[in-house]
Amino acid sequence: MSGGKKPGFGKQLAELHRWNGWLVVVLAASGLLLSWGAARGWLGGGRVWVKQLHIYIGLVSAILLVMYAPLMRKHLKQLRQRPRQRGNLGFVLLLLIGWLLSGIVLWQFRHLPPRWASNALLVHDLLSWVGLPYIAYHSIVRLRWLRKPERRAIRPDEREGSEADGSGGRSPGIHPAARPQPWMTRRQFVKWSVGIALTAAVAPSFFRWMGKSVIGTGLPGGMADGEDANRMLPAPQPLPDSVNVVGGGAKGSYRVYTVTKLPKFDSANWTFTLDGLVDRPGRWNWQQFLALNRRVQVSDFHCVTGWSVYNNTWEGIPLAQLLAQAGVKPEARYVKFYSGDGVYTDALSLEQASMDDIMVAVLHDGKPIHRDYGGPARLIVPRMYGYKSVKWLVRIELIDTPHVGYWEERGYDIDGWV
Ligand SMILES: Nc1nc2c(c(=O)[nH]1)N[C@H]1C(S)=C(S)[C@@H](COP(=O)(O)O)O[C@H]1N2
Ligand SMILES: [Mo]
Repeated sequence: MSGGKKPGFGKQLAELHRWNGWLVVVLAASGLLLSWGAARGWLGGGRVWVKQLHIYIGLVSAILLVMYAPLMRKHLKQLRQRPRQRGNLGFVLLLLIGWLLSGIVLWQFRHLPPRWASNALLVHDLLSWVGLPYIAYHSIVRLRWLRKPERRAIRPDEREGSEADGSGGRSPGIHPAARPQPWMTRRQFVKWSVGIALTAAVAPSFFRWMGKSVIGTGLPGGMADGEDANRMLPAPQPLPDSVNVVGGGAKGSYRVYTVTKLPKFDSANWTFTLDGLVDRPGRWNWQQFLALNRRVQVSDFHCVTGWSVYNNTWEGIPLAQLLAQAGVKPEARYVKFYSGDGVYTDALSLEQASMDDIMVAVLHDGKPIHRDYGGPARLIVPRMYGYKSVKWLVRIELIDTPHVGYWEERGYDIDGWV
């Protein structure tokens, strides 16, 4: 290059590549941590910080893309005769741009319709399932010792070549062609082994995820079933609207969330309590609880992390009915909800709690709510984000001071309006 002070083209590319590599490592680590359901409990409030970090680093990676844009044309030209490396470059660029755009939607979900967020989450996850193993493969097989210098995709300029890539000044193109070729070189062997090992490690969970999130989308079901760990007898008798699943069947699928070990309930000792600042506190066993009047309601369910499940047919006891029966004392200001997991709680103001679509649900699409999804009874607050919908609900208490719920204490908005 003509001798200005600017670093040469090859050096610029190498720098960008190095920075991008490190950002991807941090993004992958934080992203995996965020999506790992079991980490929700011990990560606690740290989750909100990890999420902020993930967003900021993601935005920094956008700067790298912008810096790369003016170099791209020349880079592509340099790779003219290397279709595979061009393919790699194109794929990685698509990944980065896809992650960035879907990430921006997820970051700004509050200003966008929920369907955007759930589609963005799907894209973000899909790209991660495909992209992370690909990038892992790419970084392993391009380790210096595996690579012939003349085959590197990013090469310092001819002039700087000898110092920069440590190839000892060996000019590209000179090949130890005289040596007989084994049927498979060490490099090929390592590449294939790495590729097969990564695929084998990721494929099973990937297909399980596909089945649930991609194929599951649009199919009725919502909650996957399988053996229910709860033993609640008798099963609640569904009302006609529940039997007929008036909502047409839930669309989308729930992700099982918990901050504790999944609890387990038995009708022999399960109880439901309504107490605090009420005239007539109550405690019901399972049979008594099933004798309370229920209603059927169709609503959508949105989680702040981006996924939604549409057209749920819930059957349960309206919260307003429970409160009216108990007689709320004038000094009561808030309603606090306790999960039978012993840890999770949330609260609503009395005014919020009077919304007529809030219920303590026992049936979903005509079937008892499965243990994993909060059965035998869970709260449903359709107009607020999912974290308000306390699973394994066992107690409602009326109080006169605000209560900060589990996720609110860890950074979520107290006011959870969708
Ligand atoms: N007891 C309890 N209730 C909970 C949670 C939880 O971790 N524990 N997670 C909340 C959040 S953030 C969401 S989005 C929904 C998820 O419900 P699901 O696990 O049935 O998908 O439950 C809410 N209620
Ligand atoms: Mo959530």
